[in-house]
Amino acid sequence: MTLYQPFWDYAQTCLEERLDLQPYPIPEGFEYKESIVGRGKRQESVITESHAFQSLKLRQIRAAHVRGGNSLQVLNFVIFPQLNYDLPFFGGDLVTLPGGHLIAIDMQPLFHDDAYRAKYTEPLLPMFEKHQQHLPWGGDFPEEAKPFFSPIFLWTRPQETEVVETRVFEAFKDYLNAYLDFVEKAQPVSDEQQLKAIQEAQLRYVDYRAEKDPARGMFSRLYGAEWTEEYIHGFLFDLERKLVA
Ligand code: DBV
Repeated sequence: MTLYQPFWDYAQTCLEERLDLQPYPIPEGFEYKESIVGRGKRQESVITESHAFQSLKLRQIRAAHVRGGNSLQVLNFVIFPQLNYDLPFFGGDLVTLPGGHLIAIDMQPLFHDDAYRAKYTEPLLPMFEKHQQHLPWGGDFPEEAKPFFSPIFLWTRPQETEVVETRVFEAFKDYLNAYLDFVEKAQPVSDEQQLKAIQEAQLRYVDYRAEKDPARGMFSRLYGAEWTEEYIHGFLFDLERKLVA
């Protein structure tokens, strides 16, 4: 079973149709990684595949897809805009573990002022409410993560896999298309002050996500600590390194 394959297939097709999509380099050793876990009859391979693109307005569009059988499936999909656009991040964390499904879909804001909310959040409140009806709030999540989410954060823990395949998939498609509508409309920023604020907000976000990556434990167990740190800083959340380079 690869629960999130249709999600990634849809995303890739949609990105190809709607953007001037170009490849984005994936460091060697991270395109494909496999590990065998368990013993005897319970042996299972866990494969992590990485995908990455870029476009004129989007610095990095990347996905990590983990496939490890019925009780381990993850699609973590994030879009990082170029630093001269005030666009939010697109963030999807679709996670299936032995304990169940955990779904986070959002357009994560750079700023929290009224003008930013009016531009990037308020137009999407009806879309959010439509989906949240069927995907109730998933409960507590780390307090310190709250500044990075928007009021249209979809956060839910469906009991049924069927809900993931239907309701969550619909929400995922809507959010991605709404995001790409914003991308189409986005105009480059040239004001020095604003450019500086964007870069600072992007770095805060990337630093936070790299430092608190909830997948660190899973990846370390599967592929070792060294591979994991390099994957996090060299691919999943690579902005800091790209700015130095
Ligand atoms: N999460 C990632 C990346 C992953 C990934 C890069 C490539 O950011 C997977 C893989 N997320 C992943 C896994 C788990 C979660 C959980 C494997 C389960 C961890 C576990 O239980 O062992 C949203 N993801 C979560 C949780 C949240 C998110 C809130 C629950 C974590 C917890 O309760 O501690 N998405 C996550 C998040 C941000 C985001 C914190 C912050 C900006 O965008």
